[in-house]
Amino acid sequence: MTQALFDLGPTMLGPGAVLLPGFALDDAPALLAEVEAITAQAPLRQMLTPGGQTMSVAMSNCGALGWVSDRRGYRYDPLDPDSGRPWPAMPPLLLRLAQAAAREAGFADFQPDACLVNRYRPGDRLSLHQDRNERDFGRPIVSVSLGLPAVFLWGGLRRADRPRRLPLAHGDVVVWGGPSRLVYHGVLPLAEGSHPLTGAERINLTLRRAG
Ligand code: MD3
Ligand code: FE
Repeated sequence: MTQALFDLGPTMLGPGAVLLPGFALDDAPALLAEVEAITAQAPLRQMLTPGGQTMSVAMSNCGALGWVSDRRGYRYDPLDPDSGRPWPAMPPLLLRLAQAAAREAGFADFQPDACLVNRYRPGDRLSLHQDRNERDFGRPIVSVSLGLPAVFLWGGLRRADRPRRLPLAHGDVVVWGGPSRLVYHGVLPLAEGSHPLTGAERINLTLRRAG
């Protein structure tokens, strides 16, 4: 099943949005080992929204900048607010993978400085939002899905636009650029399950040029 999807190769989802099924499959065990090392230094934590709600998804970061949320708002910060230390460095393997994926999608010189690590457990969800904290929306976002599958919601440029549902499986990579960069998107509550490499978890890595 997964192999059949992989055989499809790059799939255009929309303007500037390219799905690369299974692009990270071979690197997945090494990527998950890197996530272990990152979260040993900068533990996963459930951040507070500016409105004071605890997010269900647990997050950490690697790279020069990390995405953080608290009562003061959303922003990128060079320091982990929980420790006061810089975020762990971006693993070279992750950087190379993201650059290769961006190149496949037509973005030749992607230089990410931030990688958000999202951990989902069954029931965890991400409500519909836009990613607007980065300096330049002309640059793409590369996302890597690992572990349990999820249903990604992919809407339009207005919150009210009815989202499409896109299943994302272990090893899938998506490049979001061009006109798709500012679409509303989210993730449905994660279904129960077990994956050989992650158990009852989904890990999503999003790489961005934030600064
Ligand atoms: C489309 N993460 O971290 S990845 C996020 O699965 C986020 O954890 C989701 O949305 C996750 O902000 C979705 C796919 C994704 C990421 C960023 C996008 C799709 C996007 C930005 C613009 C458009
Ligand atoms: Fe997002």
